[in-house]
Amino acid sequence: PSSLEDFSNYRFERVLNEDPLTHTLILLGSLPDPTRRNGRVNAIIRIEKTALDSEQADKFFAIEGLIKSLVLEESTDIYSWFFGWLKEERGRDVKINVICPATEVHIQKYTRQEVVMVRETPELYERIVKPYISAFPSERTQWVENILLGISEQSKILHSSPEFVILPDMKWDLSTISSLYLVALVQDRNLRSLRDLRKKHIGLLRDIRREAERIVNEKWGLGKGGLRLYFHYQPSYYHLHVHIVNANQAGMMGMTVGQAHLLDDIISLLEIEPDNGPGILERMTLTYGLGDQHGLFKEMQAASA
Ligand code: M7G
Repeated sequence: PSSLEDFSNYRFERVLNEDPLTHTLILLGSLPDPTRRNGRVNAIIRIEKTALDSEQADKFFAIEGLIKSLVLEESTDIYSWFFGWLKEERGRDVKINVICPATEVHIQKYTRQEVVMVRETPELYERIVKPYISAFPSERTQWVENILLGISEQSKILHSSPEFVILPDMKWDLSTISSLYLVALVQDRNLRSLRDLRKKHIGLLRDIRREAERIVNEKWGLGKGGLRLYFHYQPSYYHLHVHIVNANQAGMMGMTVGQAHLLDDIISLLEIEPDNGPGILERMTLTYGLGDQHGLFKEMQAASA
């Protein structure tokens, strides 16, 4: 969909997940299928209330300020609390992400899940995870190819070289610096996850770190130490990428211990890797939480050490 009219044919089905902390609701519904008469396709819609902008902090209670109206809910001793409604000038109220047509894998990913910790030994990686990654249809990472091949999101690209591209992550609202979120996509299609990283990739990883820091400094004034850079394991997309997030952004789902691995820690591990020896990341047991809807869940839970 590209306008509000396109949503007029949206049919709500059920809530997949909700998170009062991040002010997010994820819905499953359907939209008309453009390729089949009277056909419909699944659509996942994620609605998130945007963060309040500290740049506008002085304007909330100014005359003609950002608050349209207020009602007093309660007042006692030195404490009062209100409900209020913001004016349109405040900026954009909600950010909406749509995945359509959504596959079963997408629906599983966005559905609230019970998590168990699993220990992925090198042996389980070879036997279960590697074939799982190889079996992923290439359409899953078509969005990455579209960016790397210059087909989509081109006006947003912040850095492009034969090794990697940096651009805003689709999770970011593109304006709130405290929730700044970029992503670096490597060009090398052989790198599917951090398990594939070896000593020879140190240069690439350092370059990503340096470019990310330069960009956020030049464009948004973020200084030294202003970024948290990490990989996910397991990621959703097996095309190696680095999450580039404002260091002050806390408590996001994707920052969970076990799932997020600091780029700096990975560089450090590779630095101590023996020159021609087996890869450390290939030999490590990686422990992480896996949701019960994840494609690896059943096999990994049964086999996990
Ligand atoms: P991940 O660790 O594979 O999965 O990261 P996650 O979504 O579970 O974190 C992929 C990252 O790429 C996420 O931060 C997504 O928000 C981001 N992303 C996904 N897609 C489909 C797009 C896209 O089309 N454009 C951009 N700019 N970012 C995307």
